Amino acid sequence: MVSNRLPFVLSRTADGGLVSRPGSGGLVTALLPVLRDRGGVWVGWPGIADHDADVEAALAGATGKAGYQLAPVMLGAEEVAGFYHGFSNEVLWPLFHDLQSLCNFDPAYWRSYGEVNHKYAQVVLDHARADDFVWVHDYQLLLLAAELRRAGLVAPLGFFLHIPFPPLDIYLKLPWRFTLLRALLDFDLIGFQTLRDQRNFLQCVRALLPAARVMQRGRLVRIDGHQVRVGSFPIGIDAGAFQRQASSPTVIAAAEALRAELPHRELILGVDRLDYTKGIPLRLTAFRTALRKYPDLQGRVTLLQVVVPSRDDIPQYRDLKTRIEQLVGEINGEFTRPGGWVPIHYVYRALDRLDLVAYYRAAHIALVTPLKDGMNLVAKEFCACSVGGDGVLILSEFAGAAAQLQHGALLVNPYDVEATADAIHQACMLPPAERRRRMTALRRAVRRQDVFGWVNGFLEAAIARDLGAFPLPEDYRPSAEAEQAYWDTELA
Ligand code: ADQ
Repeated sequence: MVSNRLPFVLSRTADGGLVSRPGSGGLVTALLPVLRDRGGVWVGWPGIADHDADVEAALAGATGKAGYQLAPVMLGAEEVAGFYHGFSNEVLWPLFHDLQSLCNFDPAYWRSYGEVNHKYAQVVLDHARADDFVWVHDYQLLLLAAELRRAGLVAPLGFFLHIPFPPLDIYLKLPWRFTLLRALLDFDLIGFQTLRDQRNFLQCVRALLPAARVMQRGRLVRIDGHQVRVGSFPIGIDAGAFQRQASSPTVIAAAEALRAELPHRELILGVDRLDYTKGIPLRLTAFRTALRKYPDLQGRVTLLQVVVPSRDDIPQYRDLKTRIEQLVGEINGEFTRPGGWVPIHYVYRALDRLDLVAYYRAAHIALVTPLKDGMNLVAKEFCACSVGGDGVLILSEFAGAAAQLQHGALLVNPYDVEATADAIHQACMLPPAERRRRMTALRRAVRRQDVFGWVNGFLEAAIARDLGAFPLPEDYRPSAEAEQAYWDTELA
């Protein structure tokens, strides 16, 4: 496994000591048995920008606890600035989320990106044998296969992109568009979250690389005698674990306490990393519109918006935080009733897992409205934790999750503030039977396509002769009639 960061995070304490925290996300949980059973190695940056000997020692200790080997890529502060904050997060991140005007196409970033991908390749080469399968993750490592092939590695190389792939017109803005796209085709398998991303990628390949031939209805690309398989593998969560935790006595007590503080109110929940792709300001504006347009909601709904600090050393993220806090202030200023109802409760910090699950369980409605998202796990986690079966999910059409969750969620275009406001009102008014029907469909989808299935699907695709026999995941294209028609049949 190769990812930007190791699933073990090291950080320095004030007195210069080192603390390590194991990764606990769904991806790590799903991969742990695979790595443990087959003796895997995880290559990545330990999250600390120095090279002191105690870092190596701490990682050696952490390897024992992890159940697989950790192979650190040591990065200096300048490399972290150019490769990670720079090219990854100021070029690829905004561009791949269709936000080209936020890109900073600094050529120095590109050079650093190339050098650091080379450095990751060196660590992979120290560990990989010809019969290993190398699985590379995400947009920080798009050049890795090209680096590894140049060094002569023949092992099969798979890649999964966790974020969206942009359409041609947007991708074209990238000054290094040909090099990057060609380098991606040095992998043997390229996985996307959705058919939307796969289509966008193939559109770029067809337009920019005349030597490439797209075959098998977009599942195979042949270039310079090399075959690349291409597929869509929507990532899931450890749904069972979330459901179990949401049913635990501690969570039930915490969720009841939260609801007791907000009696007779619909609790609407937003949970996001601080990121401009998550659409938080537009969501707040839509909530304000809903309160203005539907005065019956005043005093009846509370929005709990949790924002997890992230990338706050990039100026755009600091500006975003200011904008969010300004909007929360304005909306609370407009509607708060002295001594009583406050429309928005705003939390700016990372929550521990138990609190997060308690929020999911307590919420009546989740408002998940990214401008674009590879998948969006918050939407799935909310469904898994809605064990009462009556939660309502309002979901952006532009989250990858919309494809799998389209039959139960209320889908919205997050740029359409009026329609999002209408959806908030609709969610509050949904009859209990329809809430249940929708949530049942959602929970089934989340359970059926969990993170373990995702890992297996990707690994099976990696060894399959061709992807022709693989079922295609569900597609989503906005259509006014589709949703209505679905529910007309469902209710009939
Ligand atoms: P992210 O952009 O980080 O992931 P998302 O998929 O929503 O977005 O995952 C966020 C994760 O952070 C969730 O697992 C959630 O539980 C956790 N989290 C949220 N709020 C938290 C809080 N307050 N405290 C602690 N943890 C919190 C990227 C892509 C996504 C893609 C994923 C996985 O941008 O599109 O779905 O990778 O592929």
